[in-house]
Amino acid sequence: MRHSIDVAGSLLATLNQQGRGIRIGSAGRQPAELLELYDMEGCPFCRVVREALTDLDLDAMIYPCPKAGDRYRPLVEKLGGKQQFPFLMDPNTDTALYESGDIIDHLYATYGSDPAPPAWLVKSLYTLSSAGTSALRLGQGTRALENHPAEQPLELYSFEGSPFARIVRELMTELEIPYVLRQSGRDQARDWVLPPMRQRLFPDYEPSQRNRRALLQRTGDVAIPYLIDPNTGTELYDSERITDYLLNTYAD
Ligand SMILES: N[C@@H](CCC(=O)N[C@@H](CS)C(=O)NCC(=O)O)C(=O)O
Repeated sequence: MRHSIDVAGSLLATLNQQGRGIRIGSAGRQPAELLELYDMEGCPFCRVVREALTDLDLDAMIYPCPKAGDRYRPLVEKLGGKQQFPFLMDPNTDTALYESGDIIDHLYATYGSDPAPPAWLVKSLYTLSSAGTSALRLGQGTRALENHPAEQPLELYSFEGSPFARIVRELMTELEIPYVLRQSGRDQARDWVLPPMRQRLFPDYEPSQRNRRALLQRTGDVAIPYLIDPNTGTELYDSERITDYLLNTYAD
């Protein structure tokens, strides 16, 4: 029951983002090395950057930096000079950037097939609605919970606008769990059909997006989110099962 209410609230957050962070629209080239994003799931400025990652079909290593967390925050200060989020490190171009607008410009200029959305739009509509979404989420995904570290980063198949994946990412932020974000945005009509219905209606479903294809090959199914934890050899579908697992494994 509690989980269903959380999913309903998260769906409201997705609607508030007016469709951003769901589709892959401007994918260009893929970086050779993983981008590194230091962020908080609940931060409005971080959200607009993650929406750009989905639009560009870019994976990233996510280092969660919740308030009162001490795992990666000091590192950001060491690398960039201050604790401000988002903070992007791009090892492919030797770039380190604060400021969501600058990060978005860099990502589109380096990896996009389209120009970045205009700065005025990012600063006005995108950031304002993102602030509204953070308010709707009532601070989830911003403050650290007592936790113990994951030795190796986890992997999460996710796209920014997924209401189910958001709930998982919020908890991963709160537990300061580093993870490789396997970008799994939608790029064809059949991606929009809910998995149980899709299996019945389109048993021959063949995703074209690279991570969705990998997921189908690995598990015989495609649903978002999907979590891989190399520390325990666990792999799971279903946001409720994943959040239960994360709490049992990493919360103190
Ligand atoms: N203009 C910056 C604003 C970034 C910002 O204010 N981020 C907040 C989090 S939402 C922050 O870093 N607060 C300091 C902290 O959390 O320690 C941007 O667009 O990236």
